Amino acid sequence: MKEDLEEIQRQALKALESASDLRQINQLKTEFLGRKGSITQCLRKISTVPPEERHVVGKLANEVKTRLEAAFKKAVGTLKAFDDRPADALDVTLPGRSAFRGNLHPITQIKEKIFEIFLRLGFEIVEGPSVELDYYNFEALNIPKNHPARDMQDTFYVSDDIVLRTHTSPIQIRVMEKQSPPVRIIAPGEVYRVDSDISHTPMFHQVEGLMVDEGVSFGDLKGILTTFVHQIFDANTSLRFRPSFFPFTEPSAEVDIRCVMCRGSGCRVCSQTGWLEVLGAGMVHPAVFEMVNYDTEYYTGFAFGMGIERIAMLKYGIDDIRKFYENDIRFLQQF
Ligand code: 2U9
Repeated sequence: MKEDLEEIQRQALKALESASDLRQINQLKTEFLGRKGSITQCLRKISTVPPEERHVVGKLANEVKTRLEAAFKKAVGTLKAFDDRPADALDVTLPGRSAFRGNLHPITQIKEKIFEIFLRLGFEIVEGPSVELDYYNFEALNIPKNHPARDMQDTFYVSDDIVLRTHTSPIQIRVMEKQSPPVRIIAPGEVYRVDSDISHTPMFHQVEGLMVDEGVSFGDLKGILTTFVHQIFDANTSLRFRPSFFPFTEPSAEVDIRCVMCRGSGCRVCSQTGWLEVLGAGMVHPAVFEMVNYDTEYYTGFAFGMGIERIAMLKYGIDDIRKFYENDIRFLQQF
């Protein structure tokens, strides 16, 4: 019987340890200390104990009962104290809230992908000022005084001869002024044009590239840009080089990829042509090389330019460039 009482005490204390609310505690109290509970049942059998041991067993039974009553009282007290805690108390038992995790802006992500591709192809990254002299933005790039791009309707003027750069090409001019060939650089940065609609914002981002050396050919241009397009879009993307015109390159081309939406059958996105323009490129115009004193007898080069927003729009199927700059977290979190 002594052993029975000790076992009851052990079980009751163990059960109480895992009880987490008042209802469970009361239920256990009834189970162990109630009128039909284990202790009472045990005491009922005291007549079966030899008379000389009865007082010892009786004493133990009372001790167990007192100990359990105290344990139940304490458990109820702890629970009440927890329920009565001030509303602003710190509940260290709550699971932690996961922290808000930000991500890089989609334009930054695409820019970094473009960097990775050209760094692997041996290009270096060079940056430059976004407020530029007219000379570096236009003059040195063979853009004549009467060219429409120079119009105040298209370019933000800071003063008569200072503009917000309309492309990152001035960076390449500055590099060539300081360094002789070979040159193999990409020039990223924000650029500014007076333009605003579904596919234009007054500020956008460009990555331009320039490779100059002896014997650089249009074949090199095609090879590098084909590799780039296959890496930024998909290795199976078809592309074509379509003749175009830029004052700073001759010959010039625009690079189109097979429409990512309709795969060439013609749709609204590609204006039923089956093709999407992704880049402009060409062989650097000799007049540009003359401005930086590169000997056109020895050196040739190619250059290219792309709008990062445009690449991002094509890659992610975004139809309005302004979404990149509205800072709507629901849009930005998707990338
Ligand atoms: C130097 C010489 C030549 C850079 C080039 C393009 C063609 C081009 C556009 C793409 C979309 C601008 O962002 S966009 O609107 N760019 O089509 N850019 S060749 O040619 C250079 C650059 C620097 C010294």
